[in-house]
Amino acid sequence: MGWMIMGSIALVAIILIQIGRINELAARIRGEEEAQFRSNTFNGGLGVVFMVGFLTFVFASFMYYKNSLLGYGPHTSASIHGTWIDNTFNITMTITMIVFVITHILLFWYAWKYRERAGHAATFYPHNNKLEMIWMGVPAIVMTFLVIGGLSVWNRTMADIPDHWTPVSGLNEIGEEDYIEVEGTGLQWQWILRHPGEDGKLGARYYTEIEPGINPLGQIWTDEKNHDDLQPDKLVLPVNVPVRVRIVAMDVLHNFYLPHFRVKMDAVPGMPTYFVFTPTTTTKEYRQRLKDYPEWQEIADPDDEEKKQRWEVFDYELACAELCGKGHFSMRRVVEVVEQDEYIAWMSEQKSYYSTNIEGTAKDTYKEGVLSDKETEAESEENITKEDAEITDNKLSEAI
Ligand SMILES: [Cu+2]
Repeated sequence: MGWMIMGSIALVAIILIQIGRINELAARIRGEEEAQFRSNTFNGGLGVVFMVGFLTFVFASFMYYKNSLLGYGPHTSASIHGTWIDNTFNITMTITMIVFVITHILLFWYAWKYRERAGHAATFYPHNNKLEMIWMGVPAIVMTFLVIGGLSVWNRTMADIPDHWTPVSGLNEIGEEDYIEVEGTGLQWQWILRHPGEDGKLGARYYTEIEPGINPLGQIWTDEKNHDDLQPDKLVLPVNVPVRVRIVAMDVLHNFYLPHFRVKMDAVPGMPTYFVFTPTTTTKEYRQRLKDYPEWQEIADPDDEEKKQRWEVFDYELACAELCGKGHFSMRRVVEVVEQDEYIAWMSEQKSYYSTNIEGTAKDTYKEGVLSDKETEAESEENITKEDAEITDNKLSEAI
């Protein structure tokens, strides 16, 4: 196939060169001027053919791929801020598309219309102040609106959770100003997800505590907030609850990418980042949405006895969007958005990393006796220590 395309391109090139040679020969026989006119007509005509062909190709490819595009058809956003981003994209796309079609047609049509031919010299039109004012002014005004609109969306999208909001587990009734904080740590080549457990709070980490296979995140076991933290193999979230994701990396650059929620943020070693988003569509609802499209009704896996269709096995995914090495492709994780009761049921089946891997082993640095000394100390100067501890906690957890 590749060779055939290459061969066709080479053939077309040879034909064009030969036509050029014939024109040269004809010029010698019939005179320069007439040959020039013929050449102008031929090139102008080719331009018009290209214009029609290219516009057809652009629209045909759009129609062909439209249901695969984010922000269109089945793939409208599954989060609140994602809808703002989709709208911004669609407005920009519509305006630039109109300009593209008009300028594309004019470019080639004028080259044809004003070509030099018998009794008609090519029009020389070097300057027009009014025209220049219009073609500078109109785009400037449109761009201003697009940029201001885009900035406003950007600022709202990137805003952090307000300070007075409460991190919760999502197991009880969720208030207006509650959110769930989870964590994604990128390393070659996987995402280690961390969920805060019943206290709704992620415990502190420090890089010197990291032991691959034993304490992969470097959690500090003397911090009780760590004791109920989960490391689930998929990200499960209740619908319509704001989520704050702490994003960290342990080796090279990764990127925390949830395409269906329009979440994308670099995971940078040594520089914690975050992203706040609110999922609005459960996995089940999204599957129902896909069900209506023929390409999603195909059999997902021919070897599967149940012959499930593609929409039935669809899952949201967390991907790495930063080429981070040879195992980059394997960083996929499933994301599941569920109703709160399903979320509670899922949580009840989970066991914390501490209770299954650390508690009671030689690696367990949490010793009642040792800690109670510290606690006695802490109680005597409670206020200062508490504040200090909180600051240290924040610093520690942000330090990786
Ligand atoms: Cu990666």
